[in-house]
Amino acid sequence: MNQFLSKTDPEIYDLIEAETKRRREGLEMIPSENHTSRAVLEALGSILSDKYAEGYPNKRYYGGNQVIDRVENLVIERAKRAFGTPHANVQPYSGSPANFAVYLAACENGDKVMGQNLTDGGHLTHGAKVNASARFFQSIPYHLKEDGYLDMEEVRKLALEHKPKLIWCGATAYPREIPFEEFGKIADEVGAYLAADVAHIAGLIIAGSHKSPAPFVHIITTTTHKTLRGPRGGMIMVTEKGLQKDPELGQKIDRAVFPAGVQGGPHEHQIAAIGVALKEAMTPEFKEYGHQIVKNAKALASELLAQGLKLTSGGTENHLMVIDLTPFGKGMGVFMEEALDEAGITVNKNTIPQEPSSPFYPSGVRLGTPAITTRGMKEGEMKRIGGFIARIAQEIKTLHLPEDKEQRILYLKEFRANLASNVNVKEVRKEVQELCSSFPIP
Ligand code: DSN
Repeated sequence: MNQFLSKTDPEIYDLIEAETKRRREGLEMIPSENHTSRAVLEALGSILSDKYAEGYPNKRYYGGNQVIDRVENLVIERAKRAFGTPHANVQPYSGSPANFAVYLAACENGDKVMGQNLTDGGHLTHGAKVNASARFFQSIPYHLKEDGYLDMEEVRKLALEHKPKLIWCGATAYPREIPFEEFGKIADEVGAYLAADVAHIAGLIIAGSHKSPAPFVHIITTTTHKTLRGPRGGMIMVTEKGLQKDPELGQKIDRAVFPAGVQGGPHEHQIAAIGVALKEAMTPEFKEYGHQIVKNAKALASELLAQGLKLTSGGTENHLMVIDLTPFGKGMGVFMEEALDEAGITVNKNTIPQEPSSPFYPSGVRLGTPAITTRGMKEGEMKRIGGFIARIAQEIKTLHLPEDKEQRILYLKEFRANLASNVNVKEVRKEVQELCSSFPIP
């Protein structure tokens, strides 16, 4: 493995080896990450990387695309089959350019759009203030209720009031099922396009462990590297319902991806690797995997609750959960993320609904089971991991985040220095490594 790289560029080779060791010896629990198969990585590292192919199959701006056209057509067919849609575009470099193409296809500059509020678990590209989607379109965010569930009454009220051109459903940090059907009714009532961004749950949808949005929405966007377990990438599907609303929608999406949008030549090595991931995702083994992700998430959530930790919405129905650390104080996510990291458990600090602190110093951490399920871990291991996490929580619960900026910097510096020598954290790290040694990454 890597016989050429180690000779040509030992520095990069060593860094890849170091990252491989980190992943092998730790628990990857950021819910948007996964461990891809060797087959996916081989396609990604293939000669297809060398080819320019601006345009679409049989309509390219460059010669020599006879084979590339066959690759892209094959992947398009797999995407359509996997999501049950009549149209698919597999060229988006990732989720954000995919979502931007949807705006270009469905909206005019200045149109009103609705999406889940960022700090309530929505995505930047669904109209967050700092993102281009709020710069070029009028963004109206909807929220979660105090119980952590989507406030569908508010969604309907805002939609009736503002008559948006486009409504997004789907999230990056929402542990409950997305009610696609209800969103569909609201979008129909106000004549809006409805786009489901299923980046997080794409693999669950294909496996059948989350409801499919296809019958209820016009457009589906996704990344390909989360629960779908492919390379980094993106896709856009247009549904039957989408074509009924606008028979040109497929062409509009294609034009918005290229040439009208932010992309140039498609990354055909990435597209081929997406194809491999889609093939893998349509097997009985993957179906089992998708269901195990959810079973594991539920088992982990119930252990965390049993250990006295608080979860937003009180639990999970998908692959992720958000620990609400406000019982320890506000803005505690940074301590928990870094302490878990030191113990070999990778999660990310995250806002909670009605966040009392800020997105830079949020009050929760987000974690999930896609990657550890890929390693073959099951409910028994989730119970152990829940115990590790609870032990780390004990180590940070008496800390606090100073309001004053300078004090905060000093406090964090001291926290990091103490963390490196914390014997309880070291003990958890040893147990994490032992656990990981029985569950190799692909
Ligand atoms: N960065 C992705 C996630 O972690 O959910 C969303 O874009």
